[in-house]
Amino acid sequence: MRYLLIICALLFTSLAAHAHSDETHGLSIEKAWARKTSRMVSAAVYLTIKNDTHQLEHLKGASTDIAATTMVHRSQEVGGIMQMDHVDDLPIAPGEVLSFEPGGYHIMLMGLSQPLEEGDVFTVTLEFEKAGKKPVIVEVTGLMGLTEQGL
Ligand SMILES: [Cu+2]
Repeated sequence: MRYLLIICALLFTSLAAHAHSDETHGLSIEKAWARKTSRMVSAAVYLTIKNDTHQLEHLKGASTDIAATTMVHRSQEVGGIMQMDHVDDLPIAPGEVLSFEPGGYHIMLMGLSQPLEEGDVFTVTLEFEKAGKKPVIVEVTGLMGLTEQGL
């Protein structure tokens, strides 16, 4: 299996070199959403990243115009207490589908410039090591969120 991956990586590299193909090919971001906020404080963005390339990718950070600070966070329970850690380098393996969901990975927006209202859309730009900057449209849902609606 490891041997196969190495061959794939070599093949992809040589194809990219010959065709000058777009390095963002095969990396997609879907189902980006955030819950509406009742006050102007902070919000969490959830989404799904699919790495359909043959290369290991890394999410290095995120930014948006509507918040003072934007970070990739991971929620986890440590000793019965939920805590959030800043993740400054998140590897995404070739073929991996990585879901950011409540209770796990999220894009944390701190210092919102305005409350998020249901039905609003805004842009968050994800920064990847290989694919570079990828803007994503985020949809603001009700308090139930997108996951619970089964969408
Ligand atoms: Cu957070």
